[in-house]
Amino acid sequence: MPVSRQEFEAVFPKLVDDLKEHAAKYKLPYQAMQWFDKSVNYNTLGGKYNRGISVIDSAQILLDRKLSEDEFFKASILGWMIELLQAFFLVSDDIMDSSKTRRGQPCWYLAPQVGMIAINDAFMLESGIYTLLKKYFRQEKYYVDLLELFHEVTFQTELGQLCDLLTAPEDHVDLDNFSMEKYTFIVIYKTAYYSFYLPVALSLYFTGHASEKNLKAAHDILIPMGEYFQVQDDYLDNFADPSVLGKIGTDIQDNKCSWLVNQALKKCNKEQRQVLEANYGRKDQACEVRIKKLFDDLELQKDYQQYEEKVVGQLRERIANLNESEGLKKGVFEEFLRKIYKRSK
Ligand code: GPP
Ligand code: MG
Ligand code: MG
Ligand code: MG
Repeated sequence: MPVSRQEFEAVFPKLVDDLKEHAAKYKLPYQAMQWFDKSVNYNTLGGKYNRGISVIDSAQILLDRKLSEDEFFKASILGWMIELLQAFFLVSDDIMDSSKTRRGQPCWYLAPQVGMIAINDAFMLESGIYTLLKKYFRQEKYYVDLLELFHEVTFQTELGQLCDLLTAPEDHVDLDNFSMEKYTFIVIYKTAYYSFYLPVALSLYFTGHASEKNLKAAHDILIPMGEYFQVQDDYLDNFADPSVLGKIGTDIQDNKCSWLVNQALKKCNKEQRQVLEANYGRKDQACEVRIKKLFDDLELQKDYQQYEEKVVGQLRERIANLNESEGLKKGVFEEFLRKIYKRSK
């Protein structure tokens, strides 16, 4: 049985106490402690927890049994460490993308009194990962592996974010700058590693199944799965209801090399190309409306549905062909795919 959001959430208050206890060793003043508490709760809670919960679900599948209470707690900590990494990324990403809302509330940097203190809060969310890793996993033989894994995946995500930002300059629009090759690089690095590879890799270390062969086999399924997940994110940025999605899309105004604009460039005629040239990437609501109309006219929803069926078919085939001889299980990937297939938020 997959773990519920509530079961996972119940572990979090203890971890917030651990983080505060660590800060208290340095006699952090009361006001700052209250601030840290508020930032950690505001930025880490309220999401879907797909990444965090997948560590526990995967462990259960890999061990082929229900976890003991202690195992559940330890796997949950690993899950919350990914959610802290995600919180660190999202607080930062929302500043860089000039976003307005996240998980149905104002982005942290827009919350009252916060502003650019959010940058330091993001760093502190990242530090929280290593506080918990040391407190709970220092004695494990795979401690250094986890340490290196978190550092490497963070770096990979930053590479993707750099390319995402460089292909989306604020001051000039050049549609020739976009391509599906660039797109693929951006989404694999900015999303797939930390959102898909990391949860399963952590679970493989935790359950004692992290052979080179298993890590590679997991990688080769999870990176394409993460690519599909970011195509969904780009699709939903324009086509989802913000009240369901919990965030207001920014990709058109931000001049992003998104999946939708790449599809539009493939399909458009001369006049439509001119509409794109004149309106994409402008910080102007009327321009955004014209682009949204163009995406409707080009019937990109249909292309998306076709893409989704095709890529999910390919993923299912890869999963079916997985070699389970070293203890990796098809169920790990089937469960992850089930969580995201046809998602609306
Ligand atoms: C998703 O991009 C990617 C990230 C949130 C990674 C950010 C990486 C950093 C190093 C800060 P997105 O902007 O499409 O996400 P969303 O739609 O949720 O804003
Ligand atoms: Mg963003
Ligand atoms: Mg972004
Ligand atoms: Mg997005």
